[in-house]
Amino acid sequence: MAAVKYELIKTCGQTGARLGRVHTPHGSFDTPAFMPVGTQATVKGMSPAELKDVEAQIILSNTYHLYMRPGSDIVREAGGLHGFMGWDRPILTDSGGFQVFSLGGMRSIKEEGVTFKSHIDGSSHFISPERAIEIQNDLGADIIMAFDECIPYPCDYNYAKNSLERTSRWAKRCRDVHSDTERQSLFGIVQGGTFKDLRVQSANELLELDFPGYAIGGLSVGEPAAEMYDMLDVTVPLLPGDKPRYLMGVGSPDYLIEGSIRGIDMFDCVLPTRIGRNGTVMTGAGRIIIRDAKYARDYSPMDPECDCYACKNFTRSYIRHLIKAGEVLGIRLTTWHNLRFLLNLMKNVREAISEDRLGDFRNKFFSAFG
Ligand code: PRF
Ligand code: ZN
Repeated sequence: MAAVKYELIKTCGQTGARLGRVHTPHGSFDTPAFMPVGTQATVKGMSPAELKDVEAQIILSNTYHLYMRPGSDIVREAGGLHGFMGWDRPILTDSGGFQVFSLGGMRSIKEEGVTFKSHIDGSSHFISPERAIEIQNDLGADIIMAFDECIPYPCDYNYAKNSLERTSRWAKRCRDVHSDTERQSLFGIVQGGTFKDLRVQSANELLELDFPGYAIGGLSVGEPAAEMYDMLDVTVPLLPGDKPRYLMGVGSPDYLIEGSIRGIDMFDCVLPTRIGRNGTVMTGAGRIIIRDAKYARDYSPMDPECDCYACKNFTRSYIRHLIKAGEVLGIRLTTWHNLRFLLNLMKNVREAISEDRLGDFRNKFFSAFG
């Protein structure tokens, strides 16, 4: 038996969305789920207690960054990521494939693996599928990811085809060296760029390897939204109905809703934390830039409809002041709110699925959010 189990609760009568629950060794999470990103074994600015306050049920961390610093042996000795960072709920680690490729520049891809230079000190490193699994075994997350290549957009057909075939071979090597499948579930990652036939080929090759869950990678890398939706429309129906489906690196409100409608169960993105740190706040009426002069005397909360700690206790005027003064509390409060906003959006999506009205919910959300 695999460590992760997907429980389908119901399918939306208006869309293809599914309401479910994923069970892991560190408890369950409700799907569709948004996973806050904790790259350096911390969701920037938020303690684990505060993450529970915004109702995060699972978080994501990164193999590449923790391998570089502090080193996966240190995390293992600390009791894995759960012990190291003091988070007792589910964790997923990304394999490092995406980070190695997105840092661009100095890297060389061979069948054996990828050689690249550290973003910290320029030293040379090598990650293979086997190393990516070994590191993730040390980190101890409940869900771990196969080592893949995320190609850029646009990308030529032949490169995309050769790359996805290598990603399939790497996925098999990952599966072959990952032994403790009770403690950690290894997900495969579908690639294939923006070519429908390549997405089908990639999904079919990975299905043969029988992973306990499947991710869709290589999207939201600069392609138009319509192309991403086309890729989901050809890929998701091929994936097994009794396993979770994860759309990697996607987390804007429109993509979360449209992805859910197309049958995606899991999402992650740095968006809420990253834009929070530069003073951008998501509200039911759209995004606001809290530094703007027009908020200097605005004594209303960031989002009047939000139930988060920041919105219940502080005004736009005050948070604007904190950010302009460079006070750390300012960006902690915008981060806190943005996370609550997206996690609450997902809660509303789940509620709409259970009541067969996700299509109506989408229309209403977009007429207000813009
Ligand atoms: N592969 C991996 N991680 C990812 C991606 C991918 O393609 C993406 C693409 N949006 C985000 N994170 N391993
Ligand atoms: Zn709020």
